[in-house]
Formats: sequence, structure tokens, C-alpha cells
Amino acid sequence: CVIKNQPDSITHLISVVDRALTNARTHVLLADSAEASRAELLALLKKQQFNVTEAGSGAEALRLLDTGNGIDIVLSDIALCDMTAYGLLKEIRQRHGEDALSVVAVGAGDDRTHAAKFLQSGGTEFIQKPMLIEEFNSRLFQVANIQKRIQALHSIAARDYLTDIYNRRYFFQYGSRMVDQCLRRGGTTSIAIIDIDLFKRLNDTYGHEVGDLVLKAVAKRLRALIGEEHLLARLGGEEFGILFNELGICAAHDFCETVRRDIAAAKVVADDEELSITISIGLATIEGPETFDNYLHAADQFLYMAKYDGRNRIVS
Ligand code: GH3
Ligand code: MG
Ligand code: MG
Ligand code: MG
Repeated sequence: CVIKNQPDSITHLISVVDRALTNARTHVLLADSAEASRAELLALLKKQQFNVTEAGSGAEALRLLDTGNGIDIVLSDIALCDMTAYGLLKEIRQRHGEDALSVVAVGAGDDRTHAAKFLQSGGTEFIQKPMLIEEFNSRLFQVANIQKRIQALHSIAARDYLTDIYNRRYFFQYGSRMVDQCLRRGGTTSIAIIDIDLFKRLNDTYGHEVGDLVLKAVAKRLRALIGEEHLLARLGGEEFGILFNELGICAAHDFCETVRRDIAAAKVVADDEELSITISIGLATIEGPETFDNYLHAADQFLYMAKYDGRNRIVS
């Protein structure tokens, strides 16, 4: 009996720790206009380790969501002072999809149709009051856990397996949105394609594994140079893309020149050898109503000229 109980209690302990870890990484926006019931829910959430931000009205909840401080779950009372949880949900769903944000309502009273209506409107979960604390905790953990797993899948789908920088899919998806926003603001920006010079020769001389090490090293260096401000991705093979965040062609050219020099000066150590790598860059301006594909195509044409002119250079 003792032997049988021991693994169970360890399993239980692990699941309690797991739950606390997941909850601690989850940010809940708690919207409730009634002070007493908000305080009660706040205490429950805090006890379960959630990060909580409070809102006293639907309008305040929407304002806090807009300031975008990484909220994962909205937990709303069904009747707020200025709107219902349905109204809030409708506003939220216009801006945030179901993958980005879970919305949970807490309802009281005899109207048992609330739950079905709320879930059919794109709500994630509905909790009926009066409720068992353990049920409330379990339902919220379930929502947090699924939300975190969806976020993890999105992040895996956006990254290149070899270099761990963004992949081509993400570059196109997020990049075309960035360009739309920039052009709508009346701005201009620039896009670059970087291609490693004579990479096939390097593969043929040192082997594919060394080639992979070089790709990883170049990606790491590019990431360090480019930081979070601009969008960097591996477009495929030994090609990388940079979509600049509102940077005119002159400033982008200076930036690319710094990158080109840095890579040319760096030594990649592989197979006890110090390898010198150079890159060529095609750089195009983004202005006017072209498709994202066309901007990239323009950069590709300039890259072709850079290769033709002798490599290790920028053409814009
Ligand atoms: P250029 O200066 O004109 O760009 O010459 P290049 O040799 O770099 O260009 P080419 O397009 O002829 O060759 C690219 C090579 O990149 C061919 C391919 O085997 C290699 N390659 C593509 N993806 C990978 C990869 O994931 N790992 C390794 N090791 N090599 C790759
Ligand atoms: Mg090539
Ligand atoms: Mg190449
Ligand atoms: Mg290439």
C-alpha cells in the first residue's frame, strides 16, 4: 500500500509544480466591476501563481489589451458595468484571434443559456457560479496550458530548424504585414537579401557538416548585428533576408556595409581551420503599392548584380 501510494504522491507533486510553472508564465487580465467579487477572483488567481492585471470595466480591459503587455487570458464577469462579457468578447475578437488570446467568462444566476452563447461567440471557457474552487483552478490551468502550447507551436512554426532564426514562412507572413503598416503610415523602408559567396565550394571542400556550422555561425552573427529592431530570416539554403523597420535606402546601405565588413573580418573556426566567409547583398527600396514578392524580387535582381560584379559587395 505504501509502495503503491508513493509514485502517486510524487506524480501529484510534479503536476502541482507543473501547474504553478505554467501559471506563473501566464498573464491574466481580470475584468470585474464588482469590487468584492473581483477581490475574490484575484485571490484565487494569485494563489495559483498567475500574473494578474485588474480592470474595473470593459473599456478599461480593452485599453489595457491595446497597450499590449503580453496578456494570455482575459477572465471577465458576465455583466460588467459598461458592457457584457459578450460585448467585450466581440471587441476582443476583432483585434485578437483565438490562438493569440483566450477569453473566459464567469457567470452567475439562473440563465443557463449564457455558457452556450458565450462559447459559440468564440469564448474559450465559461465558468458558472457558484463554483468549486478546485474546478475553477483546474479549468483555468487547462486554458493556460493549451494557450502556452499553442504559443509554443507558433514559435516552432516560425523558426528555421538549423539556425533558430525566423524562417521563410514567417518572413513572408509577418514581413508583408510590416510593409503594409509602414506604407499606410506613409513611410518607406528597405529590404535586403544576403547570400553567402561560393558556399558550394566550401561544402565541397570541407563537407556538409562544416557548411552547416558556417550557416549557424553566420546566422548567429547576423542576429547579433541586427537585433530585434529589424526582421531577419533564413530564406532558404545560404540566403538570408532582412526587412528593415522604416529605414531609408541610405541608412540601410550603411547598415548592410557594416554587416558585410563584419562577416568578412570574422573567422569561423571549423575542422581546426579558420575559414573566411564573405557575403553579397542585394538591397531594394520599399515604397509605393507593390506586392511583397515584387520587393523581394527586386532585391534578388540586385543580388545577382553583386555576384556578377565580383561578390563581397552590396548593390542597391
Ligand atoms: P554564389 O557565390 O554565386 O552564391 O555561389 P554559391 O556556391 O554560394 O551558390 P550556389 O547556389 O551554387 O550553391 C549554394 C549551395 O548551398 C548549394 C547547396 O548544397 C548549399 N546548401 C543549401 N542549403 C544548405 C544547408 O542547409 N547546409 C549546407 N551545408 N549546405 C547547404
Ligand atoms: Mg547561388
Ligand atoms: Mg551563395
Ligand atoms: Mg544562394
